[in-house]
Amino acid sequence: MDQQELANLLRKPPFDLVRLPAAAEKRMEAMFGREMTASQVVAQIIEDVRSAGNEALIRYTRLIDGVELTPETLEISQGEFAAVESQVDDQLKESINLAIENVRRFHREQLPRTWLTYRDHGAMQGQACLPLERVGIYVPGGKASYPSSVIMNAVPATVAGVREIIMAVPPARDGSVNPYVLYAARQAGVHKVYRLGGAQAVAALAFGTETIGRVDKITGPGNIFVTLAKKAVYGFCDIDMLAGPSEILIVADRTADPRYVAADLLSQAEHDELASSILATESPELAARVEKELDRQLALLPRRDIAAASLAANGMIITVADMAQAMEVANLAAPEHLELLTAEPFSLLPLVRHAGAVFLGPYSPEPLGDYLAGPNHVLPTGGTARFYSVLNVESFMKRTSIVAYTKEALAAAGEHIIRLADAEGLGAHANAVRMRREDESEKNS
Ligand code: HSO
Ligand code: ZN
Repeated sequence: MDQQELANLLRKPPFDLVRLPAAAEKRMEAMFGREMTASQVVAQIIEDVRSAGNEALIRYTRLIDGVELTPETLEISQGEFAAVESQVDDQLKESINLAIENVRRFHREQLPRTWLTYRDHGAMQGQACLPLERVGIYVPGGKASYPSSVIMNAVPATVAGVREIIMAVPPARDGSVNPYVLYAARQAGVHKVYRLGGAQAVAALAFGTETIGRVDKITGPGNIFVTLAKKAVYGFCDIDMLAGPSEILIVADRTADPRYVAADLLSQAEHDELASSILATESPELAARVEKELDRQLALLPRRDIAAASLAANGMIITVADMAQAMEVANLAAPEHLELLTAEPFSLLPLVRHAGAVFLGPYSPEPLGDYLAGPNHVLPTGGTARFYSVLNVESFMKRTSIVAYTKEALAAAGEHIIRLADAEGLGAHANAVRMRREDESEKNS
């Protein structure tokens, strides 16, 4: 296989952003009374929410989630938050709180510096780093409703200084929302939670309704409708990235423990049938033992059906000539998670060019990063680690330039500005500078 073929095989797009799964296609057809592509469905929902506000949100939540809401029950009430206290046991609370603390400590290190510096003639220039004002976090429903993802989205926003963090999460059939998600939301600093999912939630966050204020940025993973909706509202507000199914690529040598390799591959495979788990190793013996381990461990997993489907469709064991070649494979894949399970993992670190997050050595399994170490688990997928970063504090901030010149500094720069403005044919630009210079020479004469 040549490099290009391998790259194509390894780098899946974040989502098939065109084709709907057959079951979803049928439901959409029933809902809209005609055949529609996923993009058409999303465009229609966004349009409806923009023009009809809460009424459209209530209508789509009835149609899609089977839940009857009113403008009042869109938002999770204080009473519901209070009830959550008794639904989450004390030990889990402790673990959630520890995770929040670690994630906060890690992200504090990322706070960018506001700076101001002097140039010639007393001129000052610099950069202010300012938080976004309002941010919306999307949290998927059902089996993928993860309190850890609430933490990973909300905590960096609070560290950045975001004034209002609102969250959207689709309700279960009975209208409720996962209590762990609500507990994590409150502890991590989320201000308001709306019982909303899908493209309608994204539209509400991006454009606002009678009761929901529009946000400046939407972050958080979701299904194909959510991802398409984020893509569609990008520009009206910012988005974090177009997230796809989870991935892991493990680079291992003959010293790796096949049980660990298999366990870590499975930890991604169980996320989603579309998740991908790849092993690149120089050791055919390890490869063979990992295959055996996969079978053995898979049979014991609660989500073995998902994990097995994922391995069958997107699992791969690639045997390479040496570790340098294994790293080439890793860079071609640009995986969300890269594990280096080798005798000297630090010696491979300088060879990493594209990866969302790197885990070194046998005691840094990827779930450590999913939950507790501190780094963020919202990571670029589908090969987009070539150009996207992990979600971070600056994802919730923006930079503003600062300029403060003195009379002398402008005088020294003036001639050049006028020349450049003239070259661009922009007379008013030149005037703004010339006027100040002339004022000065009049005063001096
Ligand atoms: N590995 C997932 C995140 C996650 N894992 C949440 C468990 N809960 C994507 O990075
Ligand atoms: Zn995970």
